[in-house]
Amino acid sequence: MVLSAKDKTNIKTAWGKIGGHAAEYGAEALERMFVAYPTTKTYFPHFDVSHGSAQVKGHGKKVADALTTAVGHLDDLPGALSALSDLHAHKLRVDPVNFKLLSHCLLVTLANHIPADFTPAVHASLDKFLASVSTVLTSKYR
Ligand code: HNI
Repeated sequence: MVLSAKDKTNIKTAWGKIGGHAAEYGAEALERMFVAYPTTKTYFPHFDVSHGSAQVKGHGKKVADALTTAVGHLDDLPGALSALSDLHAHKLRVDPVNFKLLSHCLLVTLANHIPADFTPAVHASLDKFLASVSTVLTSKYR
């Protein structure tokens, strides 16, 4: 998956529109994932996944911060996400299909909050971005 120069601009611009809401949107995406795809909850048996849960809010911030880091390193996602890649592959062992589910929920969340900016072209670029991040986070599974 190669991000074009236009993709990179679209991704940075769209992420910029989120402003101070990144943690909140991360939590919303997680809640959508848990509700729409209940099997994803099996990875979080130690979490309270109910609406408004402090754990989901806290985890939403972690995921959003990681994505902010990724947006800042679009030319070196493997380097920027190396530690997270080790964690997901060696310790968490999340089945890669789940990354498509979370990515979808992130897109739905963004479409909901920044509708004017969520053009088809921006949608496509964000989809490529999330697929690239997911590829990195699932690249060390052996
Ligand atoms: Ni993920 C922990 C980022 C996809 C299950 N995950 C993290 C952390 C970050 C993170 C950041 C915290 C690391 C730390 O504490 O050092 N995860 C991301 C990103 C994506 C992603 C950016 C994809 C865009 N993770 C997924 C998916 C699942 C998942 C798809 C499973 C459905 N992640 C976890 C679990 C943890 C986790 C489980 C540990 C949570 C905890 O606190 O116990």
